[in-house]
Amino acid sequence: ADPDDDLPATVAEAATSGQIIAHFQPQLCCNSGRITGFEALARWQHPTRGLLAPASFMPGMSEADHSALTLRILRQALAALKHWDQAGHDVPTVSLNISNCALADPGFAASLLWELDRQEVSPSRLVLEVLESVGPISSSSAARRNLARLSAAGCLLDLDDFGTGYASLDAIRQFGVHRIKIDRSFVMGCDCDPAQQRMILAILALAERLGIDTLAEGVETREEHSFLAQIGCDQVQGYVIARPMPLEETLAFLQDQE
Ligand code: G
Ligand code: G
Ligand code: MN
Ligand code: NA
Repeated sequence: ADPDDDLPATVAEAATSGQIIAHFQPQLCCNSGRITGFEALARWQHPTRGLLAPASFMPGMSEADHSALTLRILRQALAALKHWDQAGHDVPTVSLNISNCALADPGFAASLLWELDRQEVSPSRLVLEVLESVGPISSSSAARRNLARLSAAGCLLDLDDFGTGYASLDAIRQFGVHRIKIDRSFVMGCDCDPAQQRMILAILALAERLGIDTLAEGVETREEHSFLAQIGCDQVQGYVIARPMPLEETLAFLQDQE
């Protein structure tokens, strides 16, 4: 028999059998030096191939897979919040990546809100990271309704990979974006490259005008971190703070921070 016969055929099956797990990467406030939240990042703990990153299993996913995966990650993210609360850590938010595919599912907002309600977690502790290309996707009425409903319920909206898309201003105008995540490609080398600095300064000025928080992602060096803090970027996320880690490791990390 094929040794692969017993393996899950789809990501949805893997999710159901508990093989899709969330890792968590911290986000740090530059002013206070405190952790403001964690981003949940999906990993497939594959029985034979080891720990797989999304790039190796997300591309072929069906719409049903997207919904199953998001719900699975949401449940783990809410469990993580409770875990941190119970340990006495003040971690205000947890962030989920929301694919355009999931957003196009008409029942998406309802199932998220139902889960929050069931677990008695305030929607204001959940950040939804949508890609900047949410502009074009919002021409789908289902996506627009989902975003409007989640936002009205109090969920926070982050624009992920900011600067790499082209519909950001439209999305900001339509959906009340809470924070922009400045894409890693702008952050790389920003402590010494004047071209990078001009871009970041322009993005910060735009965000300030619009009253939106800023987070720089992919911050890898102390020099980048202190430059970003100095020019007024609100928050940072990246290897210089910590790599994405399993839930068990977040407690020791939080303890070290305090
Ligand atoms: O470490 P990293 O390999 O985790 O993530 C790679 C990409 O996969 C990123 O663009 C990230 O936004 C995306 N990603 C990670 N987790 C999820 C998830 O749960 N849902 C969706 N839709 N995308 C995710
Ligand atoms: O698209 P999104 O921003 O959700 O993807 C986040 C991705 O960036 C994840 O794959 C995560 O593991 C990765 N990541 C997080 N911090 C860093 C970093 O400091 N450097 C690099 N190269 N990647 C990072
Ligand atoms: Mn993200
Ligand atoms: Na991003």
